[in-house]
Amino acid sequence: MAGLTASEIETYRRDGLVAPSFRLDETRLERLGAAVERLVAANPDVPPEYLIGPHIPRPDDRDPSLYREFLDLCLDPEVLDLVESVIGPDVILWSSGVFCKPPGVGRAVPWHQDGQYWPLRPLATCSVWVAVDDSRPENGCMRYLPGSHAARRLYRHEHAGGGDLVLNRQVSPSEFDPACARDDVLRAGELSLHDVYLVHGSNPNRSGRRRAGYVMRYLPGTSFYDREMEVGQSSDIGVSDFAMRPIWLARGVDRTGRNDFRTGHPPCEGPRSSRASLPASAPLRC
Ligand SMILES: O=C(O)CCC(=O)C(=O)O
Repeated sequence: MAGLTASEIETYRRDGLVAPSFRLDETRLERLGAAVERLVAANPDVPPEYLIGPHIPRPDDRDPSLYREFLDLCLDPEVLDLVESVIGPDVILWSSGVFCKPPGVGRAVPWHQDGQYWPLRPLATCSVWVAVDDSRPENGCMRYLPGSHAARRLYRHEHAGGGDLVLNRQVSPSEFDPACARDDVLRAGELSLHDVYLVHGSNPNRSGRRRAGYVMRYLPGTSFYDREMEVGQSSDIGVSDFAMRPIWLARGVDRTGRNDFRTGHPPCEGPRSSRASLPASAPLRC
């Protein structure tokens, strides 16, 4: 297994985020870039700043083979090696999303912890954020508070008003000091891994250059994806497909014995199926 180096793992544990030396090769980067273009073109009615679950085929997809491009990257052995380095050998793919901020008008992502929104118990996830474009302060790169994951608790969130934010909840300003924030600067093809408790966000894109990223989310086999769980904020932010979403056992074993790898997949295919289908009503957005 390749994966992260010992010092990269240490950085992840200490800061809650690491940008390793690993980089997607040109072929994978070009495929991903083309897939993002197709995804945005196929969903003209959905704001491109957060297109959720492009790795999942939907019956009403305007570009029906497109999901494969994303799913292949989610299940790429080298990506899984990186994830295994921090969450162990049992890896469940449960979500992905494109955050594409167009030049000039790309909206900000408010300070948040991912775990606020998710039906996972115990709460755990490693997110792999791949830069599709160079991602810098000028075009709204991701920002994070190093070490904010360490207490392993969810900070108080409050409603974030206005239509110029990608999410409508944010960590209460009294909970943290943004002066400690660090920029997650990446060149196209580079990536970073972050912990579910990390406080992070990003500024609007006021530059003339697009900033697109693709994030893939993985649960350790010791955590349960609870389809029944009412996640406080889910309806608040419009996420309505948690119950029916297909998940994949990407590697290893489901240690909980309770994760459901069939819902959302066609009935005749097994848990490692590469095909899945959601009801036509499942949104590609939050
Ligand atoms: O792309 C961004 O600016 C934010 C990404 C994010 O919040 C995430 O990947 O969890």
